[in-house]
Amino acid sequence: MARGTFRLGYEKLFNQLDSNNDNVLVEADFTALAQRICTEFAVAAQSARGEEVRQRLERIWQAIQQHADADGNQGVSRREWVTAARDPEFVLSSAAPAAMTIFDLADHDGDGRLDRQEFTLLQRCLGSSDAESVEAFGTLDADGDGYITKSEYADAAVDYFQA
Ligand SMILES: [Ca+2]
Ligand SMILES: [Ca+2]
Ligand SMILES: [Ca+2]
Repeated sequence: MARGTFRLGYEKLFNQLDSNNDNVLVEADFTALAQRICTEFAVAAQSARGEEVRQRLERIWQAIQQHADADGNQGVSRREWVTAARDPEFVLSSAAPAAMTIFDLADHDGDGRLDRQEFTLLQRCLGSSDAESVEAFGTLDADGDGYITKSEYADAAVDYFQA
């Protein structure tokens, strides 16, 4: 993947995570994402699964903040985000594990792969239209069997962050 594509993809991810579009990622954005995941996947917020979703998103935020919040103001600005993306340590210790956690959360039936419905629900949580989801699914499902496996997803995530 070309550097320009990477940068666009990475900035798009920032936009997806920045739920109130104020150009700073804060803990509340990740709390909001946990709530959207529970809503889309019909998980009761008060259930054990709902609590797990909330805790895992909180850990993702902590890992991102620890590596990307260069000025320590409890928020990750777009500039801090793009700077962090150039650091392989950030990618390995924060971004890639976060991507895999999100895969696990979206794998609602726990069969180790994302079917079209699981992927579409996840993309809705991230603010993508269903049409965008169909296109992205086709790209991620490298062997075209109708499922995004963990390895297909991981390969794409590595391309995404390390191109
Ligand atoms: Ca900051
Ligand atoms: Ca699944
Ligand atoms: Ca596949």
